Amino acid sequence: MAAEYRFSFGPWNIHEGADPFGPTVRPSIEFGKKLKRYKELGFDGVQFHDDDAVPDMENLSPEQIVKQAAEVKSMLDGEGLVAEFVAPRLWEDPRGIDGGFTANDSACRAWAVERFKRCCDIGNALGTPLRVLWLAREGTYIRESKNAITAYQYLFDAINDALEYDPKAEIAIEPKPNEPMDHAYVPTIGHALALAQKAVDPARVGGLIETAHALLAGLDPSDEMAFALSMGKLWSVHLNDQNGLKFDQDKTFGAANLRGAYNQVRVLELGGYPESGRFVGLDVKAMRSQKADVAHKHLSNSRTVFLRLVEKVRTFPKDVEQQCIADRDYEALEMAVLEHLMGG
Ligand code: 3MF
Ligand code: MG
Repeated sequence: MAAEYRFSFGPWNIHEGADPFGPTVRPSIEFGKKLKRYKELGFDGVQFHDDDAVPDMENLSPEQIVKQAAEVKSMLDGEGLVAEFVAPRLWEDPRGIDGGFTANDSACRAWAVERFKRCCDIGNALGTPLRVLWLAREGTYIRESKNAITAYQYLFDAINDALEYDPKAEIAIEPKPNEPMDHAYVPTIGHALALAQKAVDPARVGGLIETAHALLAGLDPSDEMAFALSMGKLWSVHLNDQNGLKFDQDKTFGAANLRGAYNQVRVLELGGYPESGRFVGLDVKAMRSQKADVAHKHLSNSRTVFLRLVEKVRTFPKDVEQQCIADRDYEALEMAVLEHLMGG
């Protein structure tokens, strides 16, 4: 039954272990070798940043970019994999220092819009309409450094430019309230979907919800997902976990809060997510202490936890739930959930 879910991750989820306080601790694995890992680990979908697919894209013409992306598509076909989405990586380029779309420098804003268009070209060459916007540096360290009202207008314009440029594009905004910025624009799915309504084609703008990002905003990830599902706008998820309000940890799904993970799975089940054909993305990070030959377990473990929780959701005694709700005995309901999760 549970096999109907399809899973994805990005090549950045197998990584060398550098953090802001220390260098890499594991050797780099080339992209082709990472691709071989997907099926072994139980994954069918590959998430891309534009430059994961075409690393040197800033030095290539639009035609060369499409040609290289087409080569990557052949590699995916060869492995029986599909591309889930492509996201423009604006935050590593010097022109993205001040945020790209919302930069104060108009030349940087123009660069960001062009880069998003190239990202759309790459998506089409890889055979996916989904573009993900994680608005990494679109925000401020210093509130007075930008006019936030104008910044939101720039964002509307950039999204509309991409929708008009690429009639196939479906843009899923991945909200996050902070990090790397002190405060980021579009911190929640509510912001993202309000923005979608203002787009030239609202039907082509939706959301991707990441567990840790919702938690960092002080919100419940399952309710954030429920909101997007209720609007028909949950187009992907980045499941992981987060132990309190600190840096974005990207821990193994369920590792910090198993019940919170259960509720995310429950809402995906209630919302018919598997039937939508959308991927369950796992945006998880191997611990820096993990040795190189086992630095993929965070991915397979997250998938296993997810599937075990699907079973838990499907086997929860519905009659007990209904009775507890009818009696308004939520203590009993809570205990039934805990017993069920503990295997009782
Ligand atoms: C940052 C993230 C990002 C995005 C990715 C795709 C590196 O907190 O979650 O992962 O998910 O850029 O949009
Ligand atoms: Mg993410």
